[in-house]
This record gives sequence, structure tokens and C-alpha cells, in this order.
Amino acid sequence: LDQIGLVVWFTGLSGAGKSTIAAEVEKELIRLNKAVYVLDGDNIRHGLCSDLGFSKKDRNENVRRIAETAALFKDAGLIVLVACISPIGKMRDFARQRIGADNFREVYVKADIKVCIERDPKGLYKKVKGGQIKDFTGITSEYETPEKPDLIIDTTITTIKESTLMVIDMIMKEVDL
Ligand code: GGZ
Repeated sequence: LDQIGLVVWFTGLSGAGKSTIAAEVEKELIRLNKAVYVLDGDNIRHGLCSDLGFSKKDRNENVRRIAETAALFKDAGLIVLVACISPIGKMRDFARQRIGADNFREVYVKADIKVCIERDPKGLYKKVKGGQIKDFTGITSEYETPEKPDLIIDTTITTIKESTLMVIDMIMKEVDL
């Protein structure tokens, strides 16, 4: 194998742009003939984590399973793009430790909660306001801002294209593209 496994871990609020950026980075890596796989929190919650809700305990377990899965794909030599809120620093630290710091990069996809509420791509924030969803990250459930992310992408001022290039640049430092 000529490819070293790497996990790029996107953290941030719902609506910050994690999934969008991960999907664009995936496209670009496929174009470069790289073996890549996206683990998206929202998708994984329909299968592997369908038994989990949004309590702190369940989010912990969700992130743990995603980290374990990412570690397996990484061991297989893939570039793994993880997009999950992973709101607690300890959860992200666990992922870094489990995967190994050398093969782990944390990307903070940053967008003000106000902007996320405005975007509301899935109408979830509206539902939170209407009382239909409780324990929502950034509103009624905590989000701990990453202290030392490897990369910060402020999606309120950075285009999707620029964001994608920033991530590809970061990956290029670790993997021959
Ligand atoms: C946060 C929620 C919630 C609550 C449903 N809090 O933006 P989305 O819609 O597509 O992605 C979010 C996803 C969050 O799942 P994660 O696995 O990434 O979360 S965590 O890492 O905290 O375990 C959001 C949707 O699920 N969603 N209810 N209460 N996001």
C-alpha cells in the first residue's frame, strides 16, 4: 500500500458546514484517486448508532463508536473524513488518542450559533424553538470550543471551495496526493 491512513475529524455546531466540507473534500480526493470514506454523524445515527439519542452519555457513546470505526478504516489505509458535532473536548481527545495523534487532525468548523440558526438547512433550529427538540447543541446542550484544533475554518467568511482547499492542503502535508 502506498497510502498512509489518516483521520480528519470535523467538529462544530449543527449547520456549521461539517458535512458539506467533508463531502467536497471526499469528491476532490476521489478525483485524486485516493481511498477515502466519510463517516457522517447524522448518517451513522440511522444505522450503527440508531439506538442512541442526544444525552451526554449517548453522545459519548456515539463519538466512541465513530472513533473506533474511523480507527479501523484508518488502519486499512484510508483517508477518513469524520463529520460529527462531537461537542465535548474529552470526546475529541479520546478520538485523537484512540486513532493516534500522528494520524489524526482536528478541524474546527466554526460558525456563530446565530448564523447556524439563520441557515437552519434542515429546519431543526425552528423545531428547537418550537420545543419539539430538546438537548440541542449550542442552544440547550453544550458545545465546548476546541482549544487546539489543527485547523479552524470560519464558514461565515470562507467559501466551500476555499474550505475544501484548506483541508486538502492540510492532508497533503501527511499523504502524497
Ligand atoms: C444536535 C441534533 C440533535 C440534537 C438531531 N443536537 O446538522 P445535522 O442535524 O444534519 O447533524 C446533527 C446531527 C448530530 O449528530 P452527531 O452524531 O454529529 O452529534 S454528536 O456528535 O453530538 O453525537 C443534527 C441532528 O443530528 N440532530 N437532534 N439534539 N444535533
